[in-house]
Amino acid sequence: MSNITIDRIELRVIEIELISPFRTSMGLELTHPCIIVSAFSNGLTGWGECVASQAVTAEWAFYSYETVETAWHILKDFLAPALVGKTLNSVEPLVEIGERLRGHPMARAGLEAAIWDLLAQSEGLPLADYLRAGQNYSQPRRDRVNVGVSVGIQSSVEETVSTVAGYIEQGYRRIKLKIEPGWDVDVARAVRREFPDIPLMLDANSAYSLKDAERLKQLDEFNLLMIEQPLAYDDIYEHAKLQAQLSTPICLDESIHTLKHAEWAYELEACRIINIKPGRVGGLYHGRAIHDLSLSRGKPVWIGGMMETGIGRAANVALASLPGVTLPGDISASNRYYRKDITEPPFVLNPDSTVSVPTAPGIGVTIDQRQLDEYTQRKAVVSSTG
Ligand code: OSB
Ligand code: MG
Repeated sequence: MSNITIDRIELRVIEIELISPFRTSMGLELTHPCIIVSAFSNGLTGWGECVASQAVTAEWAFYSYETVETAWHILKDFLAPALVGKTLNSVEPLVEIGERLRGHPMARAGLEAAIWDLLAQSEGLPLADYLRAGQNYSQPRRDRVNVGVSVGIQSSVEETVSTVAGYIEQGYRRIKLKIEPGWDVDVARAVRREFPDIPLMLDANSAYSLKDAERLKQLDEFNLLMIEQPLAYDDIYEHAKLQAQLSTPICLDESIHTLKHAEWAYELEACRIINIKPGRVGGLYHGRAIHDLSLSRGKPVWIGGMMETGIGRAANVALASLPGVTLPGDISASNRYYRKDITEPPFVLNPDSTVSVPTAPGIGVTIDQRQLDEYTQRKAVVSSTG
């Protein structure tokens, strides 16, 4: 394992307009704001994306407590200064630094991703291979990962059916519909009637309470792959009570921040599936650990998405190549999100509803520096020379 010394870390706030507005039970997103982290070491540059959110319209709620501003503070004032000048041959020292924060998983994940990219490049390995190194998985690595598309709340049921039809036309097999109270049974019934055989799932983003159990039970008749995060963002216990009443598998997203949470959720039977997002769990290291636990327990997992640019998407694709990721991810092609992304080449959908795993070292995509500069709103540099 080669050593890398971190000379300098650059942070940028960027914002990219989405091709289509994305409405969920939390509100409406018109753009994807994020922090792009670049870490420099001896001529190499590693790239990571921090997916903390930001209110962009008056009507909002947050997916998590982290915002671009909190993550900027944590990265610029704590994590980056703690790392510059350090020499490492794995992400573990950074994981330990991150633990001291007691939270702020998205900020940690953004910096950790840049270091994973650097380390994989210095080993000459694609990130997908570097993530497997020393893990003793018996299955060979996937070179394509199964993906689906996450469909926001539309203005009518008919519009939803035609939006879904458009995505199926493009080759997406698994469809996820965002739901909220009043936008659930009817839309699920209509889409299921039109597409009787597609893998179909719903995501409530914590919009329900246990009192809605009777309503949620009505969804059992639609042969759903799963229902994602019906109850509170910080709950595990009540999801167990709900799962006992539903035949549809519950998948937890917002509630799972640590390996312990995953253990507790499985032990309580609060869910049968976990959506792993590197940002939510504090990075690829912990994401892989939740994957490993799930693999050993025979629990299926999949990789979620936060509308990432090509930088975050490439890392998600690498994570999705691990053997326990047996369900399609929210990792759609670049053209589902942006007119012009900041990486090349774009991720494209293969005819079998997969995305190919990059084969170049590190995250395996190149940065379009001009495009990145165009989207940049703010920049900071943390270097060892001060
Ligand atoms: O709950 O999975 C979610 C996007 C932003 C915040 C939360 C979620 C999502 C998605 C989009 O569902 C997934 C994607 O990136 O395609
Ligand atoms: Mg979700």
